[in-house]
Amino acid sequence: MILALAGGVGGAKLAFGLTKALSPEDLIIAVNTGDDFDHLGLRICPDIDTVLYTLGKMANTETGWGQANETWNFMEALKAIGGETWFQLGDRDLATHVERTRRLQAGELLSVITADFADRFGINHPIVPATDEPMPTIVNTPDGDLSFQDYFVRLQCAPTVTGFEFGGAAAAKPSSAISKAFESGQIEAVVICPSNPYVSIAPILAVPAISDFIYNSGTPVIVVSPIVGGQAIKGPAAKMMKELGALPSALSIAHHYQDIANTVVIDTTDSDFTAPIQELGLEVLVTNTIMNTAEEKTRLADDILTFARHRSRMVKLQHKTQ
Ligand code: FO1
Repeated sequence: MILALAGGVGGAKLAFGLTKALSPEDLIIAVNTGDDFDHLGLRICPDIDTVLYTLGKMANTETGWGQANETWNFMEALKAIGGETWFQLGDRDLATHVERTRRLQAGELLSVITADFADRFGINHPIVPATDEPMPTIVNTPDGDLSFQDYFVRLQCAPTVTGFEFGGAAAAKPSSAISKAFESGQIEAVVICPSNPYVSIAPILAVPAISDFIYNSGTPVIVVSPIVGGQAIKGPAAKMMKELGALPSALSIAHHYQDIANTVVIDTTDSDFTAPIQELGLEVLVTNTIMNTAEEKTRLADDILTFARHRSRMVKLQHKTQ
């Protein structure tokens, strides 16, 4: 079984590829919930919805969030009566938020609702929130703390970041599907998808039992760099890295994860970083990590799994010869 840690668009793309390469019993996709917030009385779960919509082939690929073929009557009507419209909610997307909020208020777990939505969208692979309890990402800036969506959408990622906090992380429990996967002993590798290390992956790793598994289970961890050619494919990762004193590069990503990763997957444009990353004691897989087509998503997933299986065979051989 592969445990994939995923955030927004990049994470959803590789998750899609992994669903083509693995059967539902051999994959579990743990999704970041740090972006989640309450807005207009609705519980919004952006990264869960990006993964659901991407795997359900109904994602809006221009915006990177919400649904395709969207209409905006709700937003127009809300604006006309002076409602908040800085956070755009499409008419189709609105159904997800209204129904999720109703079911949460009826006492259902986010995991249960997510699994039911996935089923209704024709998705067979398990998509699970990292944790069922709210664990909001707080963005620290020189002018004070911001909630994630205030920073990301209302302020368009303009403020300088000085750090991040994940509310309630210390007491957070992984969703039960993740705990069961840990107990099963069946996880053969963890794939950290090409998502923002600070606001998509770090919130997942902030759940104590998840970081405990990552640090102590001995399970190989493969990180796919979200930085290609010094840039993030999408989003503020490169800007955040600079503000936190790191050069935005695949090498900096390797540094960021060097305590937990065995392998870093970098794009062919970054192949010059192979030796410096190997000098950190990490293995490097160089391949095409840009995923625009379904074929590219599937190819990257296949490359990663082939590498992981070859690596685990080598490790087993080494154990045998010792
Ligand atoms: N991102 C924006 O930049 N502007 C928006 O108006 C916006 C609306 C929105 C609605 C639903 C949803 O699930 C996501 C939405 N996002 C929007 C993206 C959101 O800010 C996420 O946190 C990002 O996906 C970052 O991962």
